[in-house]
Amino acid sequence: QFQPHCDDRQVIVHLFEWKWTDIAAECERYLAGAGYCGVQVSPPNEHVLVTGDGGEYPHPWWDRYQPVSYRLESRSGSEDQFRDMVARCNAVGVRIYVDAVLNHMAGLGRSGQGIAGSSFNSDDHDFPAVPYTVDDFNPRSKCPSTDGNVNNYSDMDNVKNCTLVGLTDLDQSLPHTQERIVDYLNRLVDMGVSGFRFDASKHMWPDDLAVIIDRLNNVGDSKPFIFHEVIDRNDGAVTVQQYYDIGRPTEFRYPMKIAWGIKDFNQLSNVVDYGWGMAESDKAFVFVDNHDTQRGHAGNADVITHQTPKEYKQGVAFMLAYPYGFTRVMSSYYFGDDTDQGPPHNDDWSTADVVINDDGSCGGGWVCEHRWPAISNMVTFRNAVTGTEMANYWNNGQAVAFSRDQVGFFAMAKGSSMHEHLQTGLPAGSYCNLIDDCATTVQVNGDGTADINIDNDEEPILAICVGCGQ
Ligand code: LM2
Ligand code: CA
Repeated sequence: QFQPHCDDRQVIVHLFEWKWTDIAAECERYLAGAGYCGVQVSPPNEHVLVTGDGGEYPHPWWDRYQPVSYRLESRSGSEDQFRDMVARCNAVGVRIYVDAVLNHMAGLGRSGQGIAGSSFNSDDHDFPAVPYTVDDFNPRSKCPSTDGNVNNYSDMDNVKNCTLVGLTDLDQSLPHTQERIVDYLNRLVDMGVSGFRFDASKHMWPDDLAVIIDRLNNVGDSKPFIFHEVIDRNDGAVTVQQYYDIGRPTEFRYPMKIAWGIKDFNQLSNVVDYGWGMAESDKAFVFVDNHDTQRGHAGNADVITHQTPKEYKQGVAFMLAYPYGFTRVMSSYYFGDDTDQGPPHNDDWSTADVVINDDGSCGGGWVCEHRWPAISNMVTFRNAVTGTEMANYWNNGQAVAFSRDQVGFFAMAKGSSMHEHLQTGLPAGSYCNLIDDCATTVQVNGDGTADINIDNDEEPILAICVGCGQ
């Protein structure tokens, strides 16, 4: 559960709501060459279809977080398309990590048919296509909250045994429930999936998850990679440390601190604060934003997103340069004022194709942050400096710089320019800046020092490394 199975590459991309056919193509035409380790894909199993008849937003993205069955048919495509994607991505060395929604099934009050046609009735706790019956769910007696919903984060039983925003809450301690979950996940592993994001792990007991993970088939000679959605902002009974034995917990304080640091560079000197309970580097799973935080669906948090491109590039570049955690890059679609809005779609609400423009950027409503040069070139940097320590850290509040042993050097200005004579830690020679595709170069002297010059309004970032880009 700790090994990503991608030959030591260091960065995953979340292709949020992409179709399987588009992901397969993206593995082949782009991700493999750019050095990405793998893709987090949206939940592949059957989900509800919120049509909007009940006054809700039609076909919201969060349909995908209300499972109806473990049949592999979803807004992203069919089982055949899923299998084809996994095979084609694996063939070029890019791994697939599935977003596994295991805490719950569909929300109370919902019934009818899922996207694959399976019938269900949430109020009866009946999901015959799995099958789950009322016996697979947490009984009301195990939930201490008065209305049955999760509403007291200082009470572990409340967080884990009650319904999260009214979603029917599975009991993962029961053998039959475990059996269904293990069967679903092992089917995916046997198709070539390399790991999982466990959705809402905060709302499940780590001991139950340990039993499930223990029964998963190996990928190669170890368990699938597992990262756990645990939102810990020092605000309740659940902490990231409670998940250390069963995978990597997400570290939600890091994106907050990166956002603060990009606003005020002085704060970049304190992005990792163990005194604040943050996860150890070899345990933390980190990111600058995710599909929830970028639209205000994970509590109030300071966050930077693609909507402010300069700051976002700075934040992601810093994360990819800095030696902390295992990193994920977000890849989004544009959305308007309504935070429920689903992905770009055709007239029949099927998801629209991702459009690739001649210059390598995306169109058709897709943002493709993972293709922005300032971000993708930092993937090259992070892979190159794997296993090195940070040294020569320098920060004057207007610019920041540091080296990674004798392998890499990173610098970034707050405004648009920086002119400093700094120790790079690198062997003497001429290096080209990965960020501007080698338009500027740096001459490192025999003593490791160099004149660091940045003049760039939109991307005031410099990254050089031994053997990178010539
Ligand atoms: C997660 N991580 O732990 C996901 O990252 C997050 O996106 C999920 O919430 C959440 N856990 C449950 O899987 C999203 C979304 C919610 C949405 C749920 C279920 O943020 O707004 O809730 O998915 O689709 C929706 C409605 C809500 C309603 C609920 C149940 O927004 O008003 O509650 O469905 O019908 C009555
Ligand atoms: Ca639960």
